[in-house]
Amino acid sequence: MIYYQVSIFSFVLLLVTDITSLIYAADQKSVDIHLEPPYQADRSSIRPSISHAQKKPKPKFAQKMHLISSCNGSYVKTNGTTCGLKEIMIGRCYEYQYMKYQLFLTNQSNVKNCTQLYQAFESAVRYKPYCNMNMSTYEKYFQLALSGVHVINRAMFWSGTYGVTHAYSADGANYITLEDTLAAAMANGLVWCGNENHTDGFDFFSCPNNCKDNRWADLAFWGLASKTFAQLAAGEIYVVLNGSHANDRPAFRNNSYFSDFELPNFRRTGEYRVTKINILLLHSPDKNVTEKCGEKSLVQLENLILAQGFQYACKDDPEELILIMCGNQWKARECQIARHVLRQAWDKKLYGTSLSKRNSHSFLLVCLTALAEIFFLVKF
Ligand code: NFD
Repeated sequence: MIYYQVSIFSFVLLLVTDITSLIYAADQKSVDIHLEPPYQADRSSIRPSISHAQKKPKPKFAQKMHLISSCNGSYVKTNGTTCGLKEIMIGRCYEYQYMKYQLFLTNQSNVKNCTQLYQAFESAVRYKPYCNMNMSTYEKYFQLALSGVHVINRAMFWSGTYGVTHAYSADGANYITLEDTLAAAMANGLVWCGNENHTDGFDFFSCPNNCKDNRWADLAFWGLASKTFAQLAAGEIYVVLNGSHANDRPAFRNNSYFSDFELPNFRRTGEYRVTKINILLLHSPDKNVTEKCGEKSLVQLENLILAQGFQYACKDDPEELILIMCGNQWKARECQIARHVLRQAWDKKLYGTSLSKRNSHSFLLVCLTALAEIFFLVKF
C-alpha cells in the first residue's frame, strides 16, 4: 500500500515538475543566454552616435603639454586633433578602396590615390588657423574623393537618427549614407584643427568648438560634405528622421545639416536628378511620440519638397527599422510581443513547428509514460 502511495506521489511530483518546466520552456530558451546589447541600456537607439566629428570627445586634459604635442606614443586623449590623423585617414582610404570598394561604387575603375587625397585634405588645413576656414576650404578634397560617383536610388540621409540609419544602411550594402562615401569615411569621427604656430601645423591639444566671428568655420568640412553628397544623390532617396525627440525638438528642423546643406542641393534636372524623397519617421521604443507623418514639421518638410518638384512619401516606423530599434532596446515595452512572435517563428524554422505545439506533444508523452509506470507498479 505504502509502495502504491509513494508511486502516486512521485507521479504527481513528476507531473508538476514537467508542467512547470514546460510552461517556462519557451522563456528559458531565450533567457538562458544573455545577449547584452552593445550599447548602454539607456542609450536611445535612434540617437546619433557620438562618433561623428561635431561631437567633440570629452576633454581629459593632460597635465604635461609635451606628452600630447607630437603624439609620440605617450597618448593622452585631448580635445584637439586626433593623434595619428594622417595614418588613420590614409589607412581608412586603403581599407575602403581595397576591401569595401566593390560593395557599391558605380564606377569601379575610379580608384583614388590615397596619399594624394590626404595631401589635398592636409594642405587645406595644416598651419591654417581653424577660424579662417570657410565653405570652400575642402573643395579640392571633395572634388578628388567624390568625382565620378553617383548614388542612384540608394542614397540615405539622416537627422537625429545616426545609429539606426547606419545599422540599416549596413556599410553601403543596403543603402549609402554620406559616411559610406570615401571622402566622409576617411574623416568620420576624427577631430582636427590647424595651428600656424605649432611645429606639426595641427593643434593636438585643443580645437575651438565654435568660432564666434565665423560660423562657416565649424561647418566647413561637414557642410561641404553634406552638400556634395546631396548633389550626388539621384532617383529615389531616403531620409530617416526622429519623431520622438525630447523637448519639442522637431523631426525636421532649420539649421540642421539636412535642412541647410542637403535638402537645398538635391538635383532637380538632368540625368542624375532626384525624383522622389521618402521620409522614414522613427519613434524610439519607450519614448513618447512627438510627431507623426502628416503632422507639424513633417508638413513643413512636405511643402518644401513638393515646392522643389520632387515626389513625397512619408512612412512611420517601417518594420525593418522597428526590428533594428528593438534589437538595440529589446527590453523596451513595445518590443516584448515582437520578441515572443519572433521566438515562435524561429522555433518553426528550427523544429518545423512552434514550440508551444512541441510542448503539448512532449507534455502528452510525459503523461503517458507516467501512467504506464503506475500501471506497471500497481500490477507488480
Ligand atoms: P543631426 P543633421 N552646426 O543628427 N552630416 O541633419 C554645427 F556646428 O541633428 C554628417 O544636422 O542631423 N553642428 C555628419 C551641427 C555631420 C549643426 C554633419 C550646426 N548647425 C552632417 N547641426 C557626420 N558624419 O559627422 C547639427 N550639428 C551636429 C550629414 C550635431 O550636433 C549626414 O549626411 C550632430 O553631431 C546627414 O544626412 C551632427 O551635426 C545629415 O548631415 C548631426 O546632427 C545629418 O546632419
